Amino acid sequence: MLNQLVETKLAAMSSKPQTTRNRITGVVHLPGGQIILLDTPGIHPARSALNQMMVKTSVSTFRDVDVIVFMVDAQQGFRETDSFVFDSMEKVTAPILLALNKIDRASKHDLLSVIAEMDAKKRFAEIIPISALHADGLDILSKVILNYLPEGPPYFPEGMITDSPEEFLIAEIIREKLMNLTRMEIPYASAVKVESVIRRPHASLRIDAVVYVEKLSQKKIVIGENASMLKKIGKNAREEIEKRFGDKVYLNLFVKVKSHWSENLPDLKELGYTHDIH
Ligand SMILES: Nc1nc2c(ncn2[C@@H]2O[C@H](COP(=O)(O)OP(=O)(O)OP(=O)(O)O)[C@@H](O)[C@H]2O)c(=O)[nH]1
Ligand SMILES: [Mg+2]
Repeated sequence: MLNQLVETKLAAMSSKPQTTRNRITGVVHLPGGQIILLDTPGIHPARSALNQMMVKTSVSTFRDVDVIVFMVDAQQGFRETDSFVFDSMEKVTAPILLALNKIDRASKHDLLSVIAEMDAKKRFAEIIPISALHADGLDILSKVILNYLPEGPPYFPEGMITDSPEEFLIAEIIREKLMNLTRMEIPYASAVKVESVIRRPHASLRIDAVVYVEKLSQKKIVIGENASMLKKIGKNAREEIEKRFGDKVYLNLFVKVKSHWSENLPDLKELGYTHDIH
């Protein structure tokens, strides 16, 4: 939804839960105003220090916003995982809009029954069916969001869609490719850090990045036989970075073991996972 509204892939996407780990800002410039979207990690029962940090990031964002968009899959309906998020908003005073997503996959019956179920909760200021994938209903959603925003001067200059540094955006592209190409615990044991981005003559970029995993066995999987997996991740990432930044990209990817990085606060901080946003 964020990516469609800002017309740029800012947030990594995958079919695996807990893809988003940081709060990502996306600015939507509309004739009637500016929407500053704060995309947050999913709120879930968190065990590791990383996951606890993610949930803290999300919950602390409740205090910073004028309106919340709560999203439920229209086909799957309101599940236990949604109920966990819903309960976390108990004390929230900001108006909550309900976006029923993936209507491209939901039948009329699915949609009507989820609307009835959610309406009965008497918690949502509006219910808006959308398909983020097909950008269906997003014009309505953005109009509704604008209605809930206070008047004021624009926070971001025209044309600026995020405040995330280039290194972060590139690391997220690499992490998305890795998450989509690997299975089991690998996506969750991996973090990506961009060490340097050097602009060279003839519009080319040289990027050095490291994939951190927690064990040697995971490093072997991420590299793959004859480095086939690492090459695939690198190729997919490079193509998207080139599309996004419009330059020829030389991407040097390394894989390193950092034991227990997802449990270790200094490691989390070094990898860009902190919840001290302010
Ligand atoms: N069919 C369909 N798929 C969608 C739609 N919107 C998102 N998806 C898919 O749903 C999956 C999850 O999307 P994400 O953007 O990673 O979801 P998220 O809510 O940000 O999840 P986390 O970051 O993991 O908390 C991806 O495979 C998307 O392609 C939609 O409108 N229709
Ligand atoms: Mg996400």
